[in-house]
Amino acid sequence: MIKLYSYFRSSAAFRVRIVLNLKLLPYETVAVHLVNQGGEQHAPEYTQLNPMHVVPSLEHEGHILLESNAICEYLNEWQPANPLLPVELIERAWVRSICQVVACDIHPVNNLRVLNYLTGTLGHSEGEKMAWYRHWIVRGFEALETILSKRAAEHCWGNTITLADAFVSPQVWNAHRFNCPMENYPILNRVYNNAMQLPAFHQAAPAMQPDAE
Ligand SMILES: N[C@@H](CCC(=O)N[C@@H](CS)C(=O)NCC(=O)O)C(=O)O
Repeated sequence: MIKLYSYFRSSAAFRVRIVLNLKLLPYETVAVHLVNQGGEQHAPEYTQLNPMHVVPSLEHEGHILLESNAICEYLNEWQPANPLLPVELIERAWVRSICQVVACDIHPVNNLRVLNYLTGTLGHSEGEKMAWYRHWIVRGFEALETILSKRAAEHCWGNTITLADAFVSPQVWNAHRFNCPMENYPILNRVYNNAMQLPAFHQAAPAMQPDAE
């Protein structure tokens, strides 16, 4: 049985949940609460598994895998049916570039620990924290909108679901959660709405998780 260490609101875990669902892989959720008791991601029993103090972590056949990008690629290669990357090399690189814009450029600057550092150690207000959050969403989403315009149709890559949708959708979900204005991103809105109608995405959403509050 696959075990996913997850938190319902984590967009990085949300990516992996989507891929597990798309691959029809049953898994057990191990809830790691990122807020209660100072954050269970910092508990020694968890940091032994994930020294980065973050979710997701995936346990499979006695191995612990870290990093949502690596985990999603692993699942895609391990279960090659319903491939989530295009066959052509150049197209594969394009899909991966979308994943990396989300995972390497947009998400890290707005992570929980970064926001907590702003309001805690650096003493910024909630308003300043939100200004920071929205600033980086605008910068990232403007870029994504332009990049997606080269290939997107119903989904990020034409009419086929790929890893790009598994990365973009949780980030858009997060932007909604933080009330970021979305009217300037018609392509992002379209691919998000289309993806979230699919059971694999819908079932992976925060509200559907066993640890949802
Ligand atoms: N690069 C990591 C990022 C994981 C990550 O930052 N997860 C967040 C939740 S979305 C987390 O656990 N944050 C805990 C914290 O900031 O204390 C991945 O893609 O797996």
